Amino acid sequence: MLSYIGIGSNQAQPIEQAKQAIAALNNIKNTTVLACSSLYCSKPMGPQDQPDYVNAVAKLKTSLSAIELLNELQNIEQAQGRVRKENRWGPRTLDLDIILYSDKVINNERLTIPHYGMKEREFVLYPLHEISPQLQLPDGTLLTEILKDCDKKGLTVITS
Ligand code: A4P
Ligand code: MG
Repeated sequence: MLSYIGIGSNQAQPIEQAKQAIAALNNIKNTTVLACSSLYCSKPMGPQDQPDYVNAVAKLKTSLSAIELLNELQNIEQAQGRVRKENRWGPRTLDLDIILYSDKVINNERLTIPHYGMKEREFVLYPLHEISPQLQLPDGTLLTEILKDCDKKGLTVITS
């Protein structure tokens, strides 16, 4: 299966957090990172009294099920010091979201795939486009079509 993972961090050296996460993704059993976008700097969605985020998207090849993959992602989040707090959309050392899992649509108590916010989030759509410009969503929508209506909101590529 091909799967796309959204990576986000805005605490404890976010650039290093993101790089470490990409290495950890490649170490998941039965999984290989096929491509990874640039790292991007994005303005916080949600509460504004928090640092800017570093975001990226990785493309994986995996034979794990979606739930097995989620378990692995949560292990990586924990290993990198993620503390789950009450405040929604608050700062975090590392957030790993399954954006797409093959062309599957999944809705259960642990997973919503495609990720519920992907169509509105510039920090998901632009990195996704960088690595898979031809991408089509399970509902047939072309990524390029969604991007036409997606403001960059100050999103920039981190070059260092
Ligand atoms: N879950 C359901 N579907 C998925 C999926 N497709 N991938 C469930 C991953 N997890 C999924 O996640 C809560 C539960 O969602 C999990 O237990 C899983 O079963 P969480 O990581 O504990 O909570 P969260 O990430 O804090 O919640 P939420 O609402 O998903 O946050 P978001 O939507 O990820 O937003 N601003 C910028 N610029 N960049 C960011 O990356 N991120 C957030 C967090 C806020 N603002 C941001 C960014
Ligand atoms: Mg999350």
